[in-house]
Amino acid sequence: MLLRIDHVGIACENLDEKIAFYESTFGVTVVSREVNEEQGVKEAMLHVADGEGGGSYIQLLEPLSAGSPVGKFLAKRGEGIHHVAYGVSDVTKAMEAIGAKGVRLVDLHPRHGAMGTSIAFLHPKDVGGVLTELVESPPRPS
Ligand code: MC0
Repeated sequence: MLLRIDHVGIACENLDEKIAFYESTFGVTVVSREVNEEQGVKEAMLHVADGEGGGSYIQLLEPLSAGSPVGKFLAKRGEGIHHVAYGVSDVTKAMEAIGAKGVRLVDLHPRHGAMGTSIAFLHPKDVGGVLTELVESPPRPS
């Protein structure tokens, strides 16, 4: 069901500072920056590698407000890994299959994610404390 690790989401206080750190330390490059109002974040994707069905990225996340999911996470735990995201070929089918195993779906329907993806979150309390995201990438241009 899982094609690859699509991205690791990392919560940070200051997006520009964290981008500069990752670029200078690891030699990775920002390939996308977006504000996602629905998710309450401004975020950047830094390319690491290519894999089956899409790439693998580091996603840096700065909250838009203290009450957003990333804002609450930062207040409680500080900067660090916020979620792990797996690439899937069909996010709706993956949600159905995983939901049928009793794992709570945070999202009842796929939502808009970075770079045109369709995403859905699984509740961290049902995945061993790890907020888990499913990601379906848009078709690649041929
Ligand atoms: C919360 N908890 C986490 C967690 N966030 N555990 C592990 N990793 C996380 N990231 C734990 C809390 O510590 C708490 O446990 C319990 O879950 C309830 O959390 P809460 O903060 O009190 O509040 P809730 O219940 O309102 O929200 C938790 C929930 C929420 C996971 C449902 O954060 C959510 O909807 N997340 C999905 C959306 C999201 O994270 N969006 C931002 C990234 P204790 O034991 O202390 O009670 S958007 C994104 O990444 C997009 C742009 C993309 O990838 O393209």
